Amino acid sequence: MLEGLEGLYQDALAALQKAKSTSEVEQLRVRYLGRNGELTLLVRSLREVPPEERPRVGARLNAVKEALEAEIRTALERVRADEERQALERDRVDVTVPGRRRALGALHPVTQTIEEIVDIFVALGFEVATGPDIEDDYHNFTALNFPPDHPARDMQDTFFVDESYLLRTHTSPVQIRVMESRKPPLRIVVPGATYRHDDDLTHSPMFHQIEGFLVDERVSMADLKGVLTYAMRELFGPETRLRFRASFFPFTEPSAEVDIGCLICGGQGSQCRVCKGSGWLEILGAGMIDPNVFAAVGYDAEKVSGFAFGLGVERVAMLKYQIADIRTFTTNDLRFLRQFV
Ligand code: 2NM
Repeated sequence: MLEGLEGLYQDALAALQKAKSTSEVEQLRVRYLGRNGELTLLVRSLREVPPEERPRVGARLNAVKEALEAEIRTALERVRADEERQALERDRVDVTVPGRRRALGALHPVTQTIEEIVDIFVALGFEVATGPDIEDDYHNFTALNFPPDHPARDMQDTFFVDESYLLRTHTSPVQIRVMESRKPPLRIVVPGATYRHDDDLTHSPMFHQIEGFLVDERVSMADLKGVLTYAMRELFGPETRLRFRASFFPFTEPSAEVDIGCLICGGQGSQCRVCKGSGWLEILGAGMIDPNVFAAVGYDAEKVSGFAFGLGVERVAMLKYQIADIRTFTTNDLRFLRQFV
């Protein structure tokens, strides 16, 4: 029995040395120390050993059992360390590799220009209002005092959706809608897309406007000049000069076109190709809101007065950034757009 025990011990030691994984070590533990393990069976057969030899054989059995348990613990530690090293090697991460750069979007130059202009008026206490791109004839023309035979109502100039609806030709119908639903005092700016049957270097069938109006008691042309002069100096610089020229719009009386000193030649004129030698650039339309417009929205023109203005966003951006062709805003050439990130 003792020889068998020593042989078993040596075999077990050799097998444990060779074990390469926790599962192999576990299999060896079952083989020797499990419920029907080889050593377990030897311990069980101790009763068949003659009583006088039992203490010595029993002591040796115990010693081998404890030695094997210790060897199994050692082997387990060794293969666990091996397995962990292999896992670390397999899952190795180079934390010095540079991260993947996220491709960030950026606001379109037209959007940036809208935000810049709107912010100037918001700082003066104006609210922002928006409305539908598809309008009815009443809000786009009639309420704005366009006579029934005005050329802007022509199929040639306006995109009609059907007999009753059209693509708004300016953002003024939003101002009508605001006045219909609210009472003065009002300070409102309306940014948005507008549509006209036009297509060349400086005209696009879809373009953006910002229009604004202020209605209160005793509003005068002086208020209009003060607000627009301040706004244009915020937009184009504090030295910007303004020129107000008499003009005509159906919805304002009196009306003015507002020029700024040419940004390119500084008002020198002569050879300048941008202002065509005049030294001035037309930038705004404006005027005192016509009493007929107030009548259409139910305001008493004897009690309130107001001014209104409008400008083309693409035109402002083209002048500010010296862009020659309005179509570059909608071609989506990244080489163009990336200049405005
Ligand atoms: C312009 C020029 C002058 C204008 C007038 C109105 C309203 F609805 F209040 F009557 N909104 N916008 C206006 C006046 C717009 O754009 C060139």
